[in-house]
Amino acid sequence: MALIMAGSLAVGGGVAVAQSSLPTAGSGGGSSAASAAPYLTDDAGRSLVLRGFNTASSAKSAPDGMPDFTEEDLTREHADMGTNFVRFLISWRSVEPAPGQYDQAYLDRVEDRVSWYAERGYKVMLDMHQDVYSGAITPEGNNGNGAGAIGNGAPAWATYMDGLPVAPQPRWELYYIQPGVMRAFDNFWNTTGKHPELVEHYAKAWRAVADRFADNDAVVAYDLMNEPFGGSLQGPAFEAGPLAAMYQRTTDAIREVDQDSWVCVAPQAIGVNQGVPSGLTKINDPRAGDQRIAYCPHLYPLPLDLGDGYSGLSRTLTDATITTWRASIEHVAGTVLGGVPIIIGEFGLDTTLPGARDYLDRVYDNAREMGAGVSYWSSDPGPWGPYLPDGTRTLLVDTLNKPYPRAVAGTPTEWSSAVDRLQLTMRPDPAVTAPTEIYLPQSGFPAGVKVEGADVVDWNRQSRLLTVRTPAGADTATVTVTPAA
Ligand code: 9MR
Repeated sequence: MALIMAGSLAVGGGVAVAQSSLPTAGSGGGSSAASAAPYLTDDAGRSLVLRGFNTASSAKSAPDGMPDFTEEDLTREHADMGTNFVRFLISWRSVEPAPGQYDQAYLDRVEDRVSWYAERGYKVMLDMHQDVYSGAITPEGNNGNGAGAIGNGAPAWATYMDGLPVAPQPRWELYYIQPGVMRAFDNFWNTTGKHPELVEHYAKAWRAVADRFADNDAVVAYDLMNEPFGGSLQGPAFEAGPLAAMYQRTTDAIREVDQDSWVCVAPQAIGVNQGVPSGLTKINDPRAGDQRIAYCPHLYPLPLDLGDGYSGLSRTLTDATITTWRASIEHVAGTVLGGVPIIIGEFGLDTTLPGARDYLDRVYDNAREMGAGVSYWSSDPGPWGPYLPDGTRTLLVDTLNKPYPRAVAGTPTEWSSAVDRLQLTMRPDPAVTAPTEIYLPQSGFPAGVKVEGADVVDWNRQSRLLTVRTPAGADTATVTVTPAA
């Protein structure tokens, strides 16, 4: 079927970076294929290694559009895992509750949550979330925000099912192929030729969001659409067609008000999240200077999504998925989009499944080698998340709480970490004057630190942040951090 046909893949080879001023990572870590992914940079020009969560699924159907997540929850997450990044869920139905009317009170609430993250030094990616198009696909959610809604995302006024049915389904994903849902997508993408206005509304809704956050230093990226679905158009016909056109239109609209935030694009979810190659095409950033487009795919190997653990045949199949998925992601980011940063916008699993810890380690190892940011799905309490509803930690907390270089004064070329050790090889950028910042967990670094290959600027045992400066004039530097004896 259309889902599993696609263009050829360049597997394993290095890929060129088109923008000369974007930093490029040389050889990736470990023995894996070279990564050419550049990094998002902060205002000081440092390469950012982003680690955090999606927050949160609970926002999807909440009447006020806010996640069930308090500032205390963020304080706990920050203390327990040293995260520096969030993919924060927003929704079109909340931004534009009536055609052409943008809810500034909603954006105030988002801005309030963003300020929690900003105060703790996080970077924020706003994610215009949708699942199964809209809350209005079933009567329970036909006001777009009610309890019992199956889908979420688009406003009810933008949901045109043309009288086609949506029958109850045993799994939420299966609603995607109900006739009414397919038609709602076909009308959104204007495959039907009846609703050219909907993508225009979507682009302008994003412009309203970007207008609000253009000057907000914590908000660094906009993830244009969660898990795009093409309705009756699938595969390259969708991705190279209406999906790429919507991304271009929305990028252009955002750039009318915001020149600096990164614009994140994702492939079709079905198939590509499971390792099938994507047919997405290039998006042009109209901003003056370097392009600021990033690639933000998801990873959901089928065996795990269907409830198997990471063991036996499921592990073999999952490993094969990760290998093909990574090759396809690096091809799109490196060659198709022109050497852009990668953020794994979602991956996650039920942490009670056999082998869950190994799977988590494996994905984070791949992300490290790819130079990719990661936002885990999700921070919601439960067996997938870091905490159960009663506050008990799942194994996610320990698994994620490892040293990592958060902001690098140059380009990381390879790094590795264990609880009590971090080694970073980098190409220092002499134009960057801010020091390299490294997170070190309490469990591995209860007291002092020993640093080889760089001078310590500061070690703050409260914030768990070490800052170091590599020797002036060096082309490459290797910094090793261990606990002081
Ligand atoms: O985990 C989420 C589940 O509880 C919801 O019922 C479902 C539908 O809204 O969405 C799940 O989250 C998905 C996310 O929205 C998109 N990517 C896959 C996530 C896990 O299935």
